Amino acid sequence: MMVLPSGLPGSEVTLSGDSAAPFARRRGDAVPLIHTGATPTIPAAAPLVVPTLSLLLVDDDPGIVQVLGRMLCGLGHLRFALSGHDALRLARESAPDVVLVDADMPGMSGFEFCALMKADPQLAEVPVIFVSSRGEVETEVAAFAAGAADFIRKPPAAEVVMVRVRTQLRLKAMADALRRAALVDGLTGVANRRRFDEQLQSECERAMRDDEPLSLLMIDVDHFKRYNDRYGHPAGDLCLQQVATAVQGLVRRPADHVARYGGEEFAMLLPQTDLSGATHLAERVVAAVEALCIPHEGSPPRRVVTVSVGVASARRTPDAHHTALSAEALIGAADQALYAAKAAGRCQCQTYRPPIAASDSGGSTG
Ligand code: GH3
Ligand code: MG
Ligand code: MG
Repeated sequence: MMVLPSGLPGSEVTLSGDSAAPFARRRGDAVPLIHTGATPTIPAAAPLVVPTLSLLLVDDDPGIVQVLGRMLCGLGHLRFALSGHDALRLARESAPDVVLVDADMPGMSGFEFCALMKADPQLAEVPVIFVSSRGEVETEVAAFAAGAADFIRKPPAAEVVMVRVRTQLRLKAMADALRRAALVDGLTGVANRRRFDEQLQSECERAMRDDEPLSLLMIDVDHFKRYNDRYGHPAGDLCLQQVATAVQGLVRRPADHVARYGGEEFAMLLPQTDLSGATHLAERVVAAVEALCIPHEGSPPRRVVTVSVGVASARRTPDAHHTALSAEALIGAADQALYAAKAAGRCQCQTYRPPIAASDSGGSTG
């Protein structure tokens, strides 16, 4: 590791990794450039919280990368690459918040790099700013056609680079916040139906590819209409929030998803989980909600808020425990099990078991 003075008061730029030493000579290397010193004061038009921001600087001329690095080192974590290929690799390892890229580089040009970023669903929203010595209008137009967010002329002026980068970071932060909000249920804070549908689809595809089981719990609050009628809708809303928090608190694995499926129904999607594991969790859901002890006089015999849960599992090759692996089949099976739980007296879980031989009997619960 070697440490270079950055030229900014109270800060330094650390080059880490084996290729730090020949930094000025070897092209095509990707070397993390990490700001480790005290954060310099940045003239700010508006407050910008920066500690976790990640910037990727790409130019086949190491001198330009260093100049840009010095200008931007106070904004967050800097990484740099001397080729489009290495930049793409770094971006795929961990998506940056903004990229500055040279238009003309040997191998992969800035235009190709930008087009590949835009074609990758994980990276498409990352703003790419071109930095180029080419002054023709056609180059600028081509950059925007490739998906560029902005275009800066070389030699880059520090003030211009800073305001342009800050603008893109601010726009990205707003867009990220909107994207997140669009996927969260406003009342309970868990994933909303739209997010659940996306997750269900992608988890079905993954379970099919990896030949893993995928389980689903459908969770429905018992006699919730009566709860609203008796205690009022604001109390009903509060109750749904408490139930959602209790259900969310039971998942331990990052891959498990809790969502508000609609109204007073929640769904829990459990990848790589078989029917017995899912049933175990369903029993804990039933117990956890009852343990909240939310009074509900209209729900005999317990007189507290309870839930019923339908459990189903799917697998590429259906068997006695797993239904066919499709979103529709899994939801249909969990729904069927939920109705069985309601019919059997509520405050319990029931599992869906497909018929052993393919038949039109529609499965059974128990
Ligand atoms: P069951 O035990 O069979 O599930 O009976 P239930 O009363 O829970 O079922 P039903 O489908 O008849 O009623 C669901 C109720 O959930 C009706 C609806 O007003 C209420 N509900 C749905 N969304 C919300 C919400 O966001 N807030 C409140 N307070 N109530 C809601
Ligand atoms: Mg319902
Ligand atoms: Mg209900």
